Amino acid sequence: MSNTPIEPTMASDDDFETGTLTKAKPKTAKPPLYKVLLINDDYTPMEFVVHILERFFGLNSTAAEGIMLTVHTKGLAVVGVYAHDIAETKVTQVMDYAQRNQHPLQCTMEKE
Ligand code: TYC
Repeated sequence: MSNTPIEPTMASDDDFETGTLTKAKPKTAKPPLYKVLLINDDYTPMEFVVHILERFFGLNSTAAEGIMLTVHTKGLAVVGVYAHDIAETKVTQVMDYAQRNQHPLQCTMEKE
């Protein structure tokens, strides 16, 4: 028949011309993730930082106190890892809340 291929049809994972084996690439790329970081300072009260971690990051009091102390002793800590928009919202929420309460607390994000 006219539909009969003369050469074998190329399979998705196999280049018959060159003999090269390549993986079929999935079309759904996973979005990049962003670390949200809390920065230490000398003025923001420890209880306020613990409250922030509970309120905006859903941490229980034990976890919140642990992360607050890590920031206090090491200078900074990763509080969570999120998609870009979520990370941006967390940073804005923390910065706004700190400013409204007149504390110099700094929160930033960086690509993982
Ligand atoms: N260093 C602050 C203090 O001694 C506490 C603190 C912890 C401040 C974490 C900021 O991100 C921070 N009161």
